Amino acid sequence: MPAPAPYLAVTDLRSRTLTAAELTAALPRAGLDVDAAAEAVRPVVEDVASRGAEAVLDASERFDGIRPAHLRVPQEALDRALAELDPAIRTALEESAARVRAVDSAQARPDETVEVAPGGTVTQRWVPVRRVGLYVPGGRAVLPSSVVMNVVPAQVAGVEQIVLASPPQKEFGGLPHPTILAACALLGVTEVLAAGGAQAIALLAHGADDLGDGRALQGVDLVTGPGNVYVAAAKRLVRGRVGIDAEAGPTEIAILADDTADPAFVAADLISQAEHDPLAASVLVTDSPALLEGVEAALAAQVPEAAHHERIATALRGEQSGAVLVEDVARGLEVVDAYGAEHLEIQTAHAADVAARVTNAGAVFVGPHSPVSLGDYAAGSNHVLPTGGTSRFTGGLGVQTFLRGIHVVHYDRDALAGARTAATTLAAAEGLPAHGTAIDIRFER
Ligand code: HSO
Ligand code: ZN
Repeated sequence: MPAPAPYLAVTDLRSRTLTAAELTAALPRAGLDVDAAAEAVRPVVEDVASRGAEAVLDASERFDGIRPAHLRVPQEALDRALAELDPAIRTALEESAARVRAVDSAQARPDETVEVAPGGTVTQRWVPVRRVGLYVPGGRAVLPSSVVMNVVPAQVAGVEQIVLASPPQKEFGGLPHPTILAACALLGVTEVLAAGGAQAIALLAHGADDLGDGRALQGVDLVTGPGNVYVAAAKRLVRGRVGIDAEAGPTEIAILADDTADPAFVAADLISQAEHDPLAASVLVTDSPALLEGVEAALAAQVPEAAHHERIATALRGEQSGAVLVEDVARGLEVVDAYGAEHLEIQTAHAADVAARVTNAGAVFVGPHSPVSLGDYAAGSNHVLPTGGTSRFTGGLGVQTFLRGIHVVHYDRDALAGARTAATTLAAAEGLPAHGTAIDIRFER
């Protein structure tokens, strides 16, 4: 039998000197055309902004194949879903939430007052966003773990009002998936909407005068959560009216590994994220041709056995996935920093030291026993993370996503006197003398 075709296209960077821009261009990555998707969803978003609930229902009928009887999920449906939840899944969700809560509780930020000069203080207050909309997708896979990852940091931050939206499912009579509802009930989220896609994002952002039950839905201040390209596009369109977290694209895993890594572990982890989506990215960066060979052999053994083998093979063979050969781990670090993966695993000798040198990644998983799928469910870390290289400028979802820093300035007369010259000099230099006058007037009588 001929050897199976390799899964990972190889980019050999050994003995190539590249500029930073050339390096980024040489790495496998698919373009995600959010702008094109934004043009496609603009009519839906505008329709929801002007016609409210009726527009959401029409869009649900078109895109989800169902017109839900209730856009606002009734409390009985939430209670029933929790009562009927498999006890093992309930325990697992509780464990997952407890771990995320433990990590997030340490991120809660106390107010900080600095005395800049005697009698002159600036306090940084951290104030939670009042009302947030969390989106939980319901497409190819139903992900109740994403309820945990969105809700827990918002709760720890002290958000007063949490609204969660998830697509209506035909087979559940137009309600979101029962496990999603159960996860909401478990975490105490009571305002749940049976709405998906761009129409859900628009509904969260704009609210509605009457949700079809005679009650209005108030728009939120911030929308977070993952979703497909149409969800990302709708978030781009409502940004400014409301805040958004990062625009999530298909999931990504990069693994930096040397010859100490176990090829079967590396292969399993590449497969695990490829399982999400034919567009998912799985990238291996290694200085060891022998490891690469071992990983290909392990993929050949593991992929055909996987439940979603077609989707996985498509993702691994896609232009967004591949293997990158480098001369050593130091060069590998430059490569993974240039890539800025959503998830980065370090499976090398001295993995913790190597991981400490990473600067661009959504989350870093260190050593042979920290697979990404642990982080997806039960590490205590968050799994809503920046994709598409956006880890260069943003982190994943966390308590800080739901907080705003407000500076409170409190100077007395003497403290103002001490700052007077600096302020009035700059006011004059900027040609804004009234700014200076507003200070001087306090000393002129
Ligand atoms: N890996 C996904 C999250 C997830 N995986 C949810 C399984 N369930 C994006 O980080
Ligand atoms: Zn995952």
